[in-house]
Amino acid sequence: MKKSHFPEGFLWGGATAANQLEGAYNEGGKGLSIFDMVAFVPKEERGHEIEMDVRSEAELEALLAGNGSDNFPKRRGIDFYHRYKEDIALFAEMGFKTFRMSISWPRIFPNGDETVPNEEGLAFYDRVFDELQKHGIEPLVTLSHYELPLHLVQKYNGWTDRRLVEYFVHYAETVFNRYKDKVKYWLTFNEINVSTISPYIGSGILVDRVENREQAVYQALHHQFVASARAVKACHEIIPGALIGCMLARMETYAETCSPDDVLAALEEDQKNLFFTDVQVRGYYPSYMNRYFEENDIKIDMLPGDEEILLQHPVDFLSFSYYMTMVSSGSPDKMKEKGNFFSGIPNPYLEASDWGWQIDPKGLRITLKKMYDRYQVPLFIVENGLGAYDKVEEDGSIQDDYRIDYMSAHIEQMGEAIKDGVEVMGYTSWGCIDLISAGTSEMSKRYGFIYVDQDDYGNGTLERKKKKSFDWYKNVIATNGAEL
Ligand code: BGP
Repeated sequence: MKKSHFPEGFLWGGATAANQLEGAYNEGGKGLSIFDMVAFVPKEERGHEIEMDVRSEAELEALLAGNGSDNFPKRRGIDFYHRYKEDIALFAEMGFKTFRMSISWPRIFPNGDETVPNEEGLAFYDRVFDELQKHGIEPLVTLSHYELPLHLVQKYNGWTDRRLVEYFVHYAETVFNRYKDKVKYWLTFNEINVSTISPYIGSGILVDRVENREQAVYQALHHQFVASARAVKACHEIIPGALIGCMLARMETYAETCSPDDVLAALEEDQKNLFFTDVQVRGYYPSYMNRYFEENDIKIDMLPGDEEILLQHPVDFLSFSYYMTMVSSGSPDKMKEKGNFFSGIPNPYLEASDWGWQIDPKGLRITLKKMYDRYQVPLFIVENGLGAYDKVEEDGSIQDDYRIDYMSAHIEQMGEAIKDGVEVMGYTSWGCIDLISAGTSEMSKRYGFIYVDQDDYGNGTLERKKKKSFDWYKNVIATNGAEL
């Protein structure tokens, strides 16, 4: 066998989120979450790639009244709520060392602002953690993965209201206390930077209720930063030895040319992305962002003590999702082009997935090296993978060689960064079992090693089938990344 250059104890595994996986949206005392309100829109009718925002009060009221679509795929997920034992057994068969999942906040506090938790919700995650423990799989748990209780949007307009800090900290302390003997690895907010693109999903904001969108988003984010630092503090106090990280949708930005204008534009675009980790890892607002706030009339309301709490409780590690890179230009007109994903210029050197996400394994290596240089804390790739249409052949097999190619190229580049001394704790591929897409609510955008028989409208047996990539990943884990 080839020698592995991945560290001993490297946390190989897969990643999921409650809202895209569990289903059972109104069982076990669970309250509604923001993602339960996102209806399915077929591709032909979609205005743009991301269809996950609810923007106005009127839109939300209509959805609650049941007007419009009755197809809410995230409400059914893939029924993990009832099938978790079967699914975890399959993860164990692949040799997972870790399983990334989230706790659905409204399963524990249906409205989000109660003091007494919902015991049925707590008991469900006890069963899941016990099942993982039985198979020797470490849970990696996200506290908030687009699952804000809907009531907190209706009553408080989400994170724009400072009171959410206390509700979140109470929720975090409740789960830390309950699961302190079962969970060692935690994450605060999934892709905390998503708020600037999607204020509803990232921060629970209905934009028609605020005067200035940008002001509201950055104020909400400040509350999230404080809540996150308080959660770090609570985690360390309640669970000695536990590690807690932040989570960023990492999008490395390249300059279109070597013109200094393009290089500067790319650097500044990248800073907008790294701002979030600057605050959570370094513990203070970077000066380039303070300048941006000043020049754009954005005023962050801070309470005495906020800056101290940020500084005193930075995260233990930095985790991120990695799907693509971006290209920036110094010319504002060029930046209006519809490029990769939602903005920027398409990169002529890269191919794209069926959803237009440009595939860039070397970008992962670049970003790992750059972030490690910047922060010098352990990194964890908690999402990476290829969303694709899979075909079940007549003999029942699923030949997803494209997924194997994608992942082996990314893992190889991660290995190169590790050889350079970058500290990487682990790799959990996104959607290790097919689940509902966050951005489009499609079931047909599949990422898994395990196929789930269900279509975009909820038809199907929900039967689980191993794809070709299942055995491939099993061998990657067995050889600790030596064989890709
Ligand atoms: C990230 C989210 C995940 C996930 C993934 C893939 O942004 O954290 O929840 O879904 O992207 O995105 P999509 O499902 O839109 O393909």
